[in-house]
Amino acid sequence: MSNLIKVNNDNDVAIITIDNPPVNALGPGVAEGIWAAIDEINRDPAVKAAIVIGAGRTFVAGADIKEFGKMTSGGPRRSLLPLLLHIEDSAKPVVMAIHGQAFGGGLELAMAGHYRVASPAAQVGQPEVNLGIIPGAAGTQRLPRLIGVAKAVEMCAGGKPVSAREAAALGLIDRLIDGDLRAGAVAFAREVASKPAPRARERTEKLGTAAENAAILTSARAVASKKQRGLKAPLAAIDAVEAATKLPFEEGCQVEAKLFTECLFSDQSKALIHVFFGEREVAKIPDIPKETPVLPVNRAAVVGSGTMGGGIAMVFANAGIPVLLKDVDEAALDLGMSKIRKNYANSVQRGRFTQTFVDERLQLITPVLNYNAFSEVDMVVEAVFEGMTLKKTVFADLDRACRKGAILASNTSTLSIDEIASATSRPEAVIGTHFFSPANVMRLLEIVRGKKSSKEVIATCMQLSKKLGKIGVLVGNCRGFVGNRMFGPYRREAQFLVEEGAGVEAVDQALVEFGNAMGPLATGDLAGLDVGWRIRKEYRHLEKPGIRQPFAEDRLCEMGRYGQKTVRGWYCYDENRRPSPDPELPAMVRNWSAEAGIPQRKISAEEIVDRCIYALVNEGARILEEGYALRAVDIDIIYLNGYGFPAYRGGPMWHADTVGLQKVYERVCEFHQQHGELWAPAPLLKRLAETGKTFAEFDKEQLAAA
Ligand code: T1G
Repeated sequence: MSNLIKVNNDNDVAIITIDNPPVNALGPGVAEGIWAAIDEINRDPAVKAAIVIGAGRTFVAGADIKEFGKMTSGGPRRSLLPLLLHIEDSAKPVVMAIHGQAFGGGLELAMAGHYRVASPAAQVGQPEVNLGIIPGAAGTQRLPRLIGVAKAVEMCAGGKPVSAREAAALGLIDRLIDGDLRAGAVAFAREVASKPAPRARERTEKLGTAAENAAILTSARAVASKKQRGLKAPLAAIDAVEAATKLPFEEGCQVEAKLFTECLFSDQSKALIHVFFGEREVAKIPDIPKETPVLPVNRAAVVGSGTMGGGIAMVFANAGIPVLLKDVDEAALDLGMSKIRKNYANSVQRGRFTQTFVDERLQLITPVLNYNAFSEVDMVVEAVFEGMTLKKTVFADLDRACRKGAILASNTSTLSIDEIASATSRPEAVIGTHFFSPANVMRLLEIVRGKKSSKEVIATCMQLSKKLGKIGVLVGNCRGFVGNRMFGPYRREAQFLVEEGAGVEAVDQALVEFGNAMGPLATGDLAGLDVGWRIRKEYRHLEKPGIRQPFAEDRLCEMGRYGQKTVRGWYCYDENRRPSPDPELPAMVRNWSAEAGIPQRKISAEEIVDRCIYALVNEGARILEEGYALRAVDIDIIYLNGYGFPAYRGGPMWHADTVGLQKVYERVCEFHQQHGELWAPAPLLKRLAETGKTFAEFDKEQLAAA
């Protein structure tokens, strides 16, 4: 028997323990071990029933995702189906004892058991669609038989887990066990030992009628097409559950297996699996070992109660960390606090938080007008207006007010962390924590490493980001860091395309159809066109002479058109901030382009996408070779969680790999020919394209060299 599976008896009940850390994934040796264990308990006359339980922090988090890459590159296809039938056909009842998570293959394993018991804090789910696949071990066939079609479709197509309590209410869990799960499961197994062992695959009473299911499936498809726009797997999952309502179990499993394989070999799934491991990889910093000591962050403070400051204060409060919120006067503070209350009220209205939760959180936010209490905090995030002079003044104040060892962080989105740190006597304690608007919603946190930021401060912020419900990505201190530095060329090309004759709607529509949550021009209107305009004006002196600069957005700002906040920008906005095309704009742009001597022409959606996306990739390649991003995957995770890039494309760098760097490089060279210096190919892109390599391989080489 593989050493991943242990069997020992508690008198007449056998305990089969799965022990494959860290999450008991059903990797090589696990299925074989369980199979042998089932045979062993059925051979043992002393055994009347068995339980299956997971060692460590969870039951089973699913199939081993690491194995998928082998399957899609010619390796053997491993199926769990035979094992699950073997368990279900066991002569002695098998009780599945769930704690932590029973996800994907883990829930499918549990449903092959005759009974399921769980700790109340456990979760069960079929999250496969988040990996661009569908359940592949009869989950789409057994789940509707156990809980009905509607909920099964929701769980398989939506991918969201349900709590053990809800699962018990649905009839998926037979008993919730407080306290010692193992003992409770053994007692339960003893109770059912003499009863017939129910098999989920034989159940049909919850499969509903054709008419009922038709309505359920139609609405599920509508929801999936809207909420998971562009993703293929949710629709495939619905097709598989539909098969369960129409076909016998075995045939339904064949339909599921076919759909599963199609999804597994798709680019979308490869991209989403890249994202799954990428979100975990970005937490690993090569020169900061796991055991680097982290500093306590039990009390925080935020300077500036504007939109960003208020959102950041909510982030700390939502994580249960008391936070001071400072501003210069009562009026500013009252405005800041009223925005926070309004945001929380919206969250209650949308059912995201309960009123009790919100009341407790508001208790944790203390508005202040001075630095008196700052000596007690462990970390400060400065979120004042984006000007170097003001930020340096604030950091000099913090240097005086905060205790030794406190972390001094800036939420700057473009300014140099090293220069800000130079205003203090403790640059090792200074770091950038660049939140994205709205800070209490967006998952991304760019953590900006200054020349002197200490390893403890970096390790602390990386770990804290998880506690704050964020994905922390460490980046270097260059202008605009990683996200905004790449966003510049992306939005530059969007403006150039409008100036050359592409309509505003056409540019945005092309990128939305590519999968972006929002087009580049509408995004500008949302963030406020004046933000970029002020920064461009501050850096005008750095612009290279003779290099084309976009002018359309500056012209809009000169007219006071900053976007949503001024009702007009690239679009016109109604009182609910719904956009509509501005009939006057095309003529205005034509005039501006004529003045600038820029001819207008028809531009395809393909050119629009290539120029915007490859501008991202080319700048990303520069950032990588300059070392301001640790890995290409870090750039991908930044763009998925901060800029609405479609996850099913894996991020800009992974997307380029999928297209093929040779093809991307050739296209960039074309644009270099047509549009000059701004499109000079990044040396790394050139090198990888010419050597037939990918950014993913570049990451591996970097890791091996570290
Ligand atoms: N396979 C391989 N490795 C896995 C894994 C899995 N299923 N789940 C987690 N890991 C690794 C992860 O990479 C990390 O590694 C470590 O475990 C800790 O994870 C047949 C086909 C369970 C909620 O989609 O959602 O079953 O970085 O940091 O925050 O139909 O992991 O330390 O080297 O995430 O406590 C379906 C995926 C698979 C669940 C725990 N299952 N996992 O979260 O820890 S497809 C899933 C999770 C399938 C069947 C189909 C989470 C978690 P490292 P972690 P965590």
